[in-house]
Amino acid sequence: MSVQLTSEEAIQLEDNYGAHNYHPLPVVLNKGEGVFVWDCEGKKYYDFLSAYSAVNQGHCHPKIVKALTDQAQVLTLTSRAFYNDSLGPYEKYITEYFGFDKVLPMNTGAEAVETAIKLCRKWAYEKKNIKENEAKIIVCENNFHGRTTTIISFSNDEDARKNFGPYTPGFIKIPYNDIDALAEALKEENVAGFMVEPIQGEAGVYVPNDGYLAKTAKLCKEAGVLFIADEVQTGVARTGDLLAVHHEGVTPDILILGKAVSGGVYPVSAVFANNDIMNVIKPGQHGSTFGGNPLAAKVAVAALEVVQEENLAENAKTLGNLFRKEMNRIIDSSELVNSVRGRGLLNAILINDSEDSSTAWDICIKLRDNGLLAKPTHGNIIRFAPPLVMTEAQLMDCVTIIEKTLTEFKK
Ligand code: IF1
Repeated sequence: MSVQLTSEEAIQLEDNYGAHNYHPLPVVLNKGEGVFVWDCEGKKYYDFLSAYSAVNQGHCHPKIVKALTDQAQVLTLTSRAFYNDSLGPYEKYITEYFGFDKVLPMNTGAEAVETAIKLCRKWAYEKKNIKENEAKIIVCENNFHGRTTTIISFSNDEDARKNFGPYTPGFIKIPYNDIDALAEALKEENVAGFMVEPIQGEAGVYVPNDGYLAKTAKLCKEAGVLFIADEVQTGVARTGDLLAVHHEGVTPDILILGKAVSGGVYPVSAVFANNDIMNVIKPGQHGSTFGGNPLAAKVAVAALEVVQEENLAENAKTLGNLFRKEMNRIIDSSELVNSVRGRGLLNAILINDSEDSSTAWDICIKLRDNGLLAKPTHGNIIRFAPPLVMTEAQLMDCVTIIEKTLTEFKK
């Protein structure tokens, strides 16, 4: 029987023995179920972060956990040196689910983004005759696509990139939500792709103007450049559609998924493309030890079945509209909050204080005391992203907690 730690003991152990690469909110969780999590002292909270949109299906969803535990007693990992009987059925299921010819299975979001970059470059050299080692991929300012050395090479967040050089070349940065800037960048030589978050999550839930995704996808098509959608955070029903790009009827040339593909039960990510793109990858040219393992395959099928069976996209759309309506009602009489923005159940409020103030953090501490867990993204922006299995009654309960916290908050 493992010793039950107090929260303080758990924090101390992490501080002593773990790298200090995070500054977590001071709360120590030891149980999760649906929209709820509990701390070591038994206090219950609404989870309004969902592990950065990985737990869309709710914590420890019984169907997904059963898929994990059943498979874990049969076969967990073969590597891709051999076939296994779970990967093929998973690949058929998930490519039909998202509408692509093929999938390249990986584990984390960053790995999938790296895979998409390599796939795009290889396609450019072999199908578009771009001069080798000259391929350029257009990305947006204030992007977040992961934390590998190549990915932070095109970040403009100093915390994410400073002192991690030398940086990987081959990326052009343009302002987000600016169609003319893309049109201009597409005139440059050797452009292979345009990679974009349909809604910029970490930057602070920036929702682009309606039409931005459709117009940029069209510009890429006309320029013979691949449109790459990073839906690691916005995908799998989070924004009220199965994919955020579906809000504008866009089908990307390359789709990147992670996080909620597994419902937060196991690291699963995936890169999708049709044969004319995906078939540039030949045996031995890319892979990973755990990519497409039997556990991942079974867990992901269960997690995606839950999304359909429980109508999570519809629920996210309906509850998201209700949430923003309620937030706007609160904002109308609040000096503390400037605005709310988002789509589906990916939302954020802007706090009426400077970026470098601790106000957003302090509000999150009070929210914690009142039984709701959320965390600021940058500076004065608090992201609100509960599991998509939330009921209307639970959402209204959370609105009450948020309203109470904001009303009582003293800077
Ligand atoms: C952290 C937030 C950050 C992502 C998009 C790829 C990845 C992510 C659009 C990489 C990961 C996570 C990473 C985590 C915090 C969280 C995050 F936006 F979701 F809040 F950092 F920006 N593309 N996002 O959002 O996926 O390798 O993490 O599986 O690193 O602190 P990953």
